[in-house]
Amino acid sequence: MNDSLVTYELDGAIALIGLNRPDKRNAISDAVIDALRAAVLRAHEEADVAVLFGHGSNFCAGLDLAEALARATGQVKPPRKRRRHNWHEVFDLIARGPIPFVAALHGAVVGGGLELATAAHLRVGDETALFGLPEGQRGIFVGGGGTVRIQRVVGTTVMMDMMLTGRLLGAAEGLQEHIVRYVVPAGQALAKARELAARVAKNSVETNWMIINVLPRVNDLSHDDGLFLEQLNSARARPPEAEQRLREFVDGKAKRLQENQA
Ligand code: 1HE
Repeated sequence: MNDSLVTYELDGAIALIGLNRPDKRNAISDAVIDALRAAVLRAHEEADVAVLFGHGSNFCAGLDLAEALARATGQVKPPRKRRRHNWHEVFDLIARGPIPFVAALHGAVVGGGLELATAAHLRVGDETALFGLPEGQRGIFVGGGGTVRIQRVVGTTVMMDMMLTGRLLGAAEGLQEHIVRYVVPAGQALAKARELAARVAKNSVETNWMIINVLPRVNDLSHDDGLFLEQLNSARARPPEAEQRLREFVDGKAKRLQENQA
């Protein structure tokens, strides 16, 4: 899949998924979404963790505005039947699928590009990263889950500011507003994301599944229901993998936590 709109490579347990339309700043067209869906589904089958990145000098310039214009002017026909919003479906496959995603962000991470980034579970940015929601300038609105996901990540105050003013946030502000958890020198986001993914891949796949599927749902629940869902999942974390990992610790064979400090 390496000459296509989205590249896919398997490195051990880690799938590397790259937006590959650098001449258009990795803008998301319908064809890109379809290619991304295929890559994500393949990663679900083959990998324990996935890394999402952009080829070229940007992560993603968001919605393909030329295609959006063609659609708005009737040059591209809408589908005969309504279906679940394509972007929501594919971004949900990332956010609520079976494996964690780490996003490596650089250059423009704007509009739908930021919505895609926030579907990932861990985000690394390099010093060139610029985060923005310029929908107001384009006369459109977020449509890739941003009202839900970006608002939860940065909070209402920051998202309102980003959408109303269209101001771009640099890497340091992105860190401050929890868009990224790590900032690295220019050109090193992908390497750092791969390092983090390798670390995540050492966890039990079952615990990783619970982390990415239970945490966001508990966030949507009341205190009591959250504790209940936690209890149900906590009770699930049993053999065979848990038993083996617990035994390794009890037998003194498990890696010591201090080695994870860096
Ligand atoms: C594009 C797109 C695009 C670039 N759709 N073609 N997104 C935006 O409003 C961002 C629009 N893009 C930009 O502001 C800039 O392109 C960048 C800051 C990302 C990069 O700047 P630069 O100077 O490196 O590139 P460029 O010269 O502006 O663009 C290079 C080419 O990419 C050019 O095409 P060319 O054929 O003239 O070479 C651009 O037209 C093309 N290009 N961005 C289509 N987005 C479901 S709701 C989600 C709503 C949104 O995502 S809103 C945000 C939309």
